Amino acid sequence: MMTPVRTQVAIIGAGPAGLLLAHLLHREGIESVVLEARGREYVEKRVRAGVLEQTSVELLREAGAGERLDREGLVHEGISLRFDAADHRIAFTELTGRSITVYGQQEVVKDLIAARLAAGAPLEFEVTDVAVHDLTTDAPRVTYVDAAGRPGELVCDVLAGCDGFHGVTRDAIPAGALTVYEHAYPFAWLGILAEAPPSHEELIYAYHERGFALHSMRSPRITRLYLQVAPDESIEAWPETRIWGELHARLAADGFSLTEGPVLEKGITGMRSFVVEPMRYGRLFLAGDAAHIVPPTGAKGMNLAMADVRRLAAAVTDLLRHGRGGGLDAYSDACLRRVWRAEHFSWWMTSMLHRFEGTDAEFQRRLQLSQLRYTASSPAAATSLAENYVGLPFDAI
Ligand code: FAS
Ligand code: PHB
Repeated sequence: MMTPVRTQVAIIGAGPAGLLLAHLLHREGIESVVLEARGREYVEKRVRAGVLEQTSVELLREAGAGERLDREGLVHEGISLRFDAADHRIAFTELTGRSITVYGQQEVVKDLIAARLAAGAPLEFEVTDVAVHDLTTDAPRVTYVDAAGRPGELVCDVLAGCDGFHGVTRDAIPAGALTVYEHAYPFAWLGILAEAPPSHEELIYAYHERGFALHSMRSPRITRLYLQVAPDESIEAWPETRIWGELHARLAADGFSLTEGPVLEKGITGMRSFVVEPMRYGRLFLAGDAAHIVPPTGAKGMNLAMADVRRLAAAVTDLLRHGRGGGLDAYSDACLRRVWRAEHFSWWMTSMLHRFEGTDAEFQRRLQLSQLRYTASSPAAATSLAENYVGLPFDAI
């Protein structure tokens, strides 16, 4: 057994939450070690979210990790809701003075890994058998096996569970200590990445009788597209011709033509809303998907993870630098206010835009169309969508 390594913060997971937390702490002179189960190439290639709230862009910029984002990110001042075979634009910047930036999650991960390695700070990939211990003491521990097969141990002041929905940290918390809130949706998203120029300058959320579709992008050369499919759908049942056929049908509108291209990546993602309370157990603090999942319709997943660690970094710095534990004591409740706002917004967008089956499907459809027409025609309703989508300022919630 290697001798235990003492550090201030042990961080499990090198997704947006873990890497940004490590980066923010490093800037405050707080030491940390990041343990990641997958290899560097895998985490840098993993296609997930693509939309950054203005709050997240400002946070990355302030943290000195926004240089490439500012150079390559696509700033969008609105989105289109497509229904009744026409576009209804929600003008974010006119309604709120704020915007979003389209920049792939893997680009954010790449930038933060590069900053971490440039700082020479510890980031271990391909670790296995991660287990956490002594969570209710002032010196929690992590045991693991490193990429070379050597057993390792960390002793720290604070443990950050940034290991996503399928990680180990949340499961290390005794069942009785957590309350779980969960809602499953009767559909999934089939997503593709295509080598084709985007067919529209902004995102299009399409409500269609054949099911939901989303036109998004990653760059002037790469389009990202999604289709609502059955929850147990298999990707084998979707050859490219069928995918493009369905996208053309659901995104159809006057004067619009969808540009096809080679499919670089395709996958199916389940849809659920999930929250655990509290987001803390002793000296273990959960952040990001380890504590909460939103359906991607509101583009909130990555942004919530960043909001959590912004708050956690400040609270940890307060404890370790000034001996003040108030921020950590308030961490869970403070994060959960923003989490539940995002949960509601994501559930609302999902309920308004997806096709539901069942006996009252036609009743649902008329409610959805009424909600869409109201949201597109009422400045008050459009502003509500806009301010939730661009991200509520951190001090507002
Ligand atoms: P992450 O899951 O990103 O990172 C957790 C990290 O912990 C991973 O790198 C994992 O390998 C590591 N880990 C897990 N167990 C470990 C262990 N035992 N030891 C060490 N490391 C461990 N959001 C959108 O807005 N739009 C999308 O299109 C979208 N698509 C998504 C598709 C998928 C398949 C998933 C799962 C999520 C998607 N999301 C999307 C949401 C996504 O953006 C998440 O909210 C975001 O990745 C959350 O970041 P983290 O909390 O850092 O978790
Ligand atoms: C994406 O570009 O991947 C994306 C955009 C908006 C969403 C979900 C995903 O709501």
